[in-house]
Amino acid sequence: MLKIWGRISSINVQKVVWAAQELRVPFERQDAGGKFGGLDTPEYVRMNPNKLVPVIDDDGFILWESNAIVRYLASRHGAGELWPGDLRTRADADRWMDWQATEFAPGMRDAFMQLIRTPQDQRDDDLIAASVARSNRHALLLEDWLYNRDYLTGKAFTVADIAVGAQAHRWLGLPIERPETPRLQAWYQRISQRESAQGVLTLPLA
Ligand SMILES: N[C@@H](CCC(=O)N[C@@H](CS)C(=O)NCC(=O)O)C(=O)O
Repeated sequence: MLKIWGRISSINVQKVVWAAQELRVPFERQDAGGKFGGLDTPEYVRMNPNKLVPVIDDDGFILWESNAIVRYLASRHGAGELWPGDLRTRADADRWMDWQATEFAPGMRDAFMQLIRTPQDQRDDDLIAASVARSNRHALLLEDWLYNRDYLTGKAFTVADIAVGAQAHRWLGLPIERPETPRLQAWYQRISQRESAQGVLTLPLA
């Protein structure tokens, strides 16, 4: 059975769990990282020398990097649908996954770490303000993109909606002032109502 290592409060673990649930692939998840620790053991470091979660073991195939895992699972179990068969739709989905990992997530990181994981009296307001401004800019970019699109690549739910959707869940859960984003909100409603999103997008930020 597919094994996933990682605490569910990690956005990167959430993406992998959501993908497995969407694909109806049975899996066993082992808590690791954060308060659970376990990332420094020789066994874990052999699987992921970065000492980070998530990692999967799929019948002996070990893989780390959440978006790579989501792509692997989708191409193995959901080729043509979750992992689009059409080359350009697939490139589009792939692009949004890269954007999530290299733009949307890093831009939001300080706001998330400060507002959710740092005691109020130790927060850095300038760091928060800069990160909130970046996150809101990214959210507005998404808002524009979602004009006339049900999902990020058009009519169908793909891996892109998982990666960007998990990040949008964070943005919408932060105690910040947000610009109006009706299309983003409608898309988020659509994806969060999927059965596969239960236990992932239903989690409070922690
Ligand atoms: N690029 C990696 C990032 C992995 C990562 O940063 N994981 C964090 C949790 S989101 C982690 O393992 N932090 C240490 C910990 O949880 O103890 C991925 O997408 O998988």
